[in-house]
Amino acid sequence: MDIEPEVLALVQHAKRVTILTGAGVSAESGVATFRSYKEETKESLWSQYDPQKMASIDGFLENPNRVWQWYQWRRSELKTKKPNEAHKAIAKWQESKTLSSKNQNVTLITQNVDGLHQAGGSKDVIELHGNIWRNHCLQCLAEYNGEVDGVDLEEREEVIECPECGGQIRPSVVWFGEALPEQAWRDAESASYSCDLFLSVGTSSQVYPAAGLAALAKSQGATVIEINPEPTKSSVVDYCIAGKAGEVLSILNT
Ligand code: BV8
Repeated sequence: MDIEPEVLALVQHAKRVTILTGAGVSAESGVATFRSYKEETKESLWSQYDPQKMASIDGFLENPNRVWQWYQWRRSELKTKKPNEAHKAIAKWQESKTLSSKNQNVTLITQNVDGLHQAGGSKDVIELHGNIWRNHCLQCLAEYNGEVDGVDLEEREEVIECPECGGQIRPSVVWFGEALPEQAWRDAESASYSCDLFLSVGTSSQVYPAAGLAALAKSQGATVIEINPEPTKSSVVDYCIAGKAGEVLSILNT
């Protein structure tokens, strides 16, 4: 795949790079996206499930077991998935360019909850929408990531009560209608305000406030580059590389 020399130069000469990723970065690992594009082999999640029922606080309160079981199913799907070239290229970029003579600073922000960036070698990941592998009590916020009352949470088919307060234990992901983790959002805003290159990779840019970060970066003079086989036609994008994340990032990172 050819990338315009002008875009390559922008990437290589940038001093502070902020990367925002979405579900498309995990697509080449075989993970279903939320709103698939035409060539995607896997059915997208929102074409099969109602996000308001499965990924909203109201949906959980209405039917906790239905939501818990959907996340248990997603975790079982994700367990067989490995990081792909996109995750590895980003991790290498964070590692090498931060230390290299180019002295580039690379910050990674993700909307994904699958943990594949970390599995691909990224040490610093700003997780805007939480992490599917963690759980906490809805009421007292106590964290539960292993056994509860001697039974591994992974085996649980139904929502269980928090031993601390009797509340409901839920996945530690951000649902629709919920605020994003404060520190993660502050770090993401700061990285968008201070970058000279903002790379939006594998996201349909439809979910806020994450989708607003590119405009934040643009407002302070950054160049915005999108990597997506299906350009989002977002008005803030300066350049779109219409390709798959794994392929494009491997080229950019050479
Ligand atoms: C909040 C849970 C306030 C985790 C998710 C009206 C207007 C604007 C905003 C709103 C509105 N009404 C309501 C809102 C707010 C709402 C929102 O944005 N709604 C949208 C739908 C309009 N946002 C919220 O509710 C947020 N909270 O605003 O709180 C608040 C403040 C204070 C106090 C209380 C409340 C919370 C948003 C988080 C919701 N959680 N998921 C989980 O289970 O995973 S959303 C879900 O969408 C995921 O988190 C996902 O990350 C996110 C974004 O999706 P994408 O990652 O972009 O994935 P998608 O499938 O859409 O796109 C994939 C792209 O990849 C495609 O473009 C495809 O072409 C491309 N692709 C495919 N293959 C590849 C590829 N790209 C590269 N390579 C490939 N190989």
